[in-house]
Amino acid sequence: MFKDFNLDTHYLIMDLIPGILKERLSSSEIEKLSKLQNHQLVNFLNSVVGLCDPESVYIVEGTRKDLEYVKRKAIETGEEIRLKNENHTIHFDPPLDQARAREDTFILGSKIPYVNTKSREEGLQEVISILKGSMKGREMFVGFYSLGPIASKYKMLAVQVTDSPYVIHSENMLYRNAFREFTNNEDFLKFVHSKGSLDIKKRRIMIDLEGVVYSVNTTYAGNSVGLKKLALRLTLNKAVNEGWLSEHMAIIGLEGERTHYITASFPSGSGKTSTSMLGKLISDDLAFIRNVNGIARAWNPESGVFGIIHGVNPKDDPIVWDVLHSNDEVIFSNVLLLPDGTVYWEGSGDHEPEKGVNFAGEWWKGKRDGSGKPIPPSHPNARFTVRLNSFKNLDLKYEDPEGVEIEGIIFGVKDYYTLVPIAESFSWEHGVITMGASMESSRTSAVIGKSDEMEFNPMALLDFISVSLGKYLDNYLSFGKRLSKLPKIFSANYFLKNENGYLNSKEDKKVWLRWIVERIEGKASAIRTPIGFIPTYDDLSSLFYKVLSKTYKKEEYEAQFTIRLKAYKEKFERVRSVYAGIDDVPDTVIEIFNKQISDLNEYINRFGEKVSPFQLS
Ligand code: OXD
Ligand code: MN
Repeated sequence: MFKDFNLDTHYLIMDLIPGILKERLSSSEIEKLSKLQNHQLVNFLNSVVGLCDPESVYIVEGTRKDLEYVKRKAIETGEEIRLKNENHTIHFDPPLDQARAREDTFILGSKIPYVNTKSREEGLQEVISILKGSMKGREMFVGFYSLGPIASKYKMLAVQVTDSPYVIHSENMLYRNAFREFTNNEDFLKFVHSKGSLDIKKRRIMIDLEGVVYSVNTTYAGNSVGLKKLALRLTLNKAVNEGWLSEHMAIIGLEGERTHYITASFPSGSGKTSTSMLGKLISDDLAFIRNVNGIARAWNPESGVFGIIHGVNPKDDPIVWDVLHSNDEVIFSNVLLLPDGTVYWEGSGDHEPEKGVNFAGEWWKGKRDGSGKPIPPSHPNARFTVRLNSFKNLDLKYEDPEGVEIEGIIFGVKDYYTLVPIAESFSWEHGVITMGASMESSRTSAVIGKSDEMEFNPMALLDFISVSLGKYLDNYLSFGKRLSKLPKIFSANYFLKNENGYLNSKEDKKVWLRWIVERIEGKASAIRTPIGFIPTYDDLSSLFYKVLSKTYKKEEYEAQFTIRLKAYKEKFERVRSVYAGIDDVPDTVIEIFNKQISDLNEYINRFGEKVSPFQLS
């Protein structure tokens, strides 16, 4: 379990400035905090106040008055601007702070391959010195949340401290308020955020796996909203130590003879949100999966969506579109603010406006940056923040304390070159290693840097892995061994191309999901290929007709499901060499790669670089 607030310096701060918390609290806030009688909490807050030196502290108990207060402060401080629809606001992050800052984010502790680490002492000293006095003259907000349904015995409590009303407003929308749960002195995760001076050179996100995360000089939610991707590093570590899974996955209910729940792991920006809109929505981004009496069951730690808005349009994303045009609360971030108080984003299908205000200031059509590059009206990683209960496809089981039974897992990538649109693994081990641990995907705009380069991204967790990949995979494999009913594992790729461009339309994913249901129900057959099972032409042609009223041509099927043997083999060789270079990777992992590659070699000898599904059926 997470230890008490563990900063060695903490005690120092406490000694130097005891009782400072009390000085900064008004009598109404003292009254709120007193309801909890939580020593760990008071000690923690006292040390943060001592360090960051805010002028006052506001306790978000979660009453309507509190929520309104936070929203008002977000507007008064200019962190949000009210839109024409008065339940909607827009927030801008600084131009160089539009995505997750991989290079400035560190796991504190010893070196781990593929993870950005820093020694604990050095990391803490660095971030503490930046945080010192960072909230001077500002109000500090304290929010209390639960990761997972409050009624679940598996929930995890967390506290967010921040000087940004936008950050606490986002948390209030994205997480379940759990103020009252703090009366029982349970452990809780701790997130300390200050926007500081927004000096990008001093942007730091330090993750102490003992349960505290510090984030400073950033406002982009992926760096600042603690319970989202910062908590994921902590819960992943905890999950690996305790034998469960904390994953970057959507949870979706698919209709068949009954509702079948699946989880879906995709790197940001490669189809996860759109996939989760095609079924009953439990989660669009994160999943906790546990073994309950031999069954894999999943929960959404969140209660809201921080989604990519680029490309959201009424035809392809009708549900999200409706949410964004409803009277429910929405925070838009880094889209274009129009003179009439509405917003515009690229790919919405609306006419590109002439002018407005965006993350880089005044914007007009044709505006270029210092290096002559056109500035888009909205950032490719522009976002919307909304509550889950705004979605008409929300499945009320998302609040079920027992979670939902998981019968399938999708590992999806954005891969133009290699992977077939949908395939099923031969076994848990085969799926975990050749589909999950082998994920390579085109880099997303959710991370600062060049997008569209292919990168190794196992389980879409590259940025969130906080333990060694060997230990992580070992846990995954043994998790499966302990289940009495194994979910089926699928690989998905919505982005396969040939020389003429994309091979699938956006709506084809509905057919793949339908095939998954039919596989779970034992209704669809499949063709055995060296990389797993693929659908038959006959099944797909009937599903394309049933689901999309479309005639599915043999040529389309053949182009989509021809196994690119050589490309697959090269991919597995690349990934095997990554794992072979990591000390604690279980032997089975390398054995599975060896077998996979030798099977592919055998097919290459028989068929050449590619094999048509018709040659295999
Ligand atoms: C997200 C991300 O915001 O993964 O969900 O970047
Ligand atoms: Mn995500």
